Amino acid sequence: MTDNATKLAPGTKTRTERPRLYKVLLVNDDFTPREFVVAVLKAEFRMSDDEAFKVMLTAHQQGVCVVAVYPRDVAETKATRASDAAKAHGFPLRFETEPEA
Ligand code: TYC
Repeated sequence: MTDNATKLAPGTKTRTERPRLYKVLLVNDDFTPREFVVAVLKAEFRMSDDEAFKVMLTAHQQGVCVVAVYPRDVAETKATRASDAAKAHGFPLRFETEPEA
């Protein structure tokens, strides 16, 4: 198979594209304690105390903060696990995912 032109439909891309990456976003709310947000960031995203505190504070002040960037399945799994941990403790804390620009 050396001649793509004889095998592929017109317009078929032959370049290998990198899979799109997804951002995990931390969303602010008025109820979840700061310490709990920091604990979830450390547990689920393996952040240091300092990193987790900075990310929490940015979301608190700006409304949202990018936590990390991953392939889609990893981003969705981590966002779901982190949101579920909050729900299990009765907090409305939410993590969302969105494709990178
Ligand atoms: N705003 C919350 C408070 O004042 C703390 C908080 C920070 C909650 C970041 C969510 O993503 C968040 N207790």
